[in-house]
Formats: sequence, C-alpha cells, structure tokens
Amino acid sequence: MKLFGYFRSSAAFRVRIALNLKSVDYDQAFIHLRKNDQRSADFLKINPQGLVPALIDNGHVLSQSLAIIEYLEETRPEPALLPRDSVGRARVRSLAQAIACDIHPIDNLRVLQFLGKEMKHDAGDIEAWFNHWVKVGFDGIEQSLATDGKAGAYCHGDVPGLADICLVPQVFNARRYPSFDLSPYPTIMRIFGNCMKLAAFDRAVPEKQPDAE
Ligand SMILES: N[C@@H](CCC(=O)N[C@@H](CS)C(=O)NCC(=O)O)C(=O)O
Repeated sequence: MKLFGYFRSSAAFRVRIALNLKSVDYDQAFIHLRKNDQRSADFLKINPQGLVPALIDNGHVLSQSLAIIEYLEETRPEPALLPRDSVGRARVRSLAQAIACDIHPIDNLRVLQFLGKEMKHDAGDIEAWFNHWVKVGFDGIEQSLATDGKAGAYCHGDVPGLADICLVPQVFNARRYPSFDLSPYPTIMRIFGNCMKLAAFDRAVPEKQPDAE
C-alpha cells in the first residue's frame, strides 16, 4: 500500500491516522504542494484531481480522503471507525463531513492562493477568510458535541473513529494563524487532547512525517 501525501496536508493526515488505527503498514510518496508537485504530469496520472491524498492498494488507485477511509473500513473492518448503528453512523459521518466538506475545501491551499494571486487580496484578508470559515464550522461542531449527549472521550462515545480522524487535522489547521481563538471550543479541545494521547494520532502528525520541513 502506498500513500501519496504531504506532511502538512490535513486530508492526507486523516488517512495516516486511519491507517495507523487499523495497524496497516504503508509506504509513502511525498508530493510537495508548495512546489506544485500536485500539478505535475506524473502525479496527475495518479490523481487527475491534482490533490493529495491518493492511495494505491493492490494496483487500485484511490482518491478523496473520506472515500479512502471508507474503503479501509470496508476492507479491514477492525477496529471499526464507524459505529454499528445507523443513527450513530449518520452522526459520525455528519461531523466528519462538517469538516471535510464544509470547512476544509474553502480554506484549501489552492483557494487561498487564488484569493491572493488572482483576486489580489492581501495576507490580512486571507487570514480573516481562513479564520472566519473555521469559526463558522467549529461553532456548530462544538455545539453538537457539547449538547447532544453522544460524545465521550472522543466524538462518538469512547472509541476513536472517523469524526476524530477529521477533527484532529482540522484543529492543527485552525492553529495556522495565532489570531484564531480556540478558547470557545472546550469540547473540541478536550477530544483533541484525548486523541493526541493515542499513538495512532501522534505518529500521524505533520512534524513526524519524513518530508516535514
Ligand atoms: N476533498 C479532498 C481534499 C483534498 C485536498 O484538498 N488536498 C489538499 C491538501 S490538504 C491539496 O492537495 N491541495 C493542493 C492544492 O490546493 O493545490 C480529500 O478529502 O481528499
């Protein structure tokens, strides 16, 4: 199994955590996003979307972190990353998608670069954009986690799963600008702290990857 990623990519970070939780060994190939390797002809043959992560398993090329993680869940069911019951699965997928579909895509590198290079926004505008969309997303996620009675040590009870896999990299992203205030999110940060005590999460952090700079 080979993961194409980048140490700072939060979507690749999700897949690293999932692979670690499932104790799957994998090789890594490093796609330097700041050098635009994701748009090189060689990488576009692997993922024409020009995004990391991509995962090759048994000759099959997979892309999109949530699709990859669901594939891992189906092919290597233990330990489960989704609850057994349908309502629980919907809740966990909702939390994961609140991050992966609603926050992350509009704060992505190519969006920030477009705001700067093409739309001529300055660094302050870009920081405000980034922080605004993390705040909008985190406000709702904090409210859900704090009030629906389903969170335990982790987002869903006391077993780490898909929602935690998305939450932890997004907290790393939220720290990109010191101006972002994490104090309104005590439940998110409590769960983040619990996740970071687990080796599967700790080994996946950006600074521990071989391509970290
Ligand atoms: N929805 C995709 C998002 C993938 C994505 O946005 N990857 C970023 C890194 S986190 C990337 O490759 N960015 C390259 C760019 O913006 O040019 C997924 O979940 O895999």
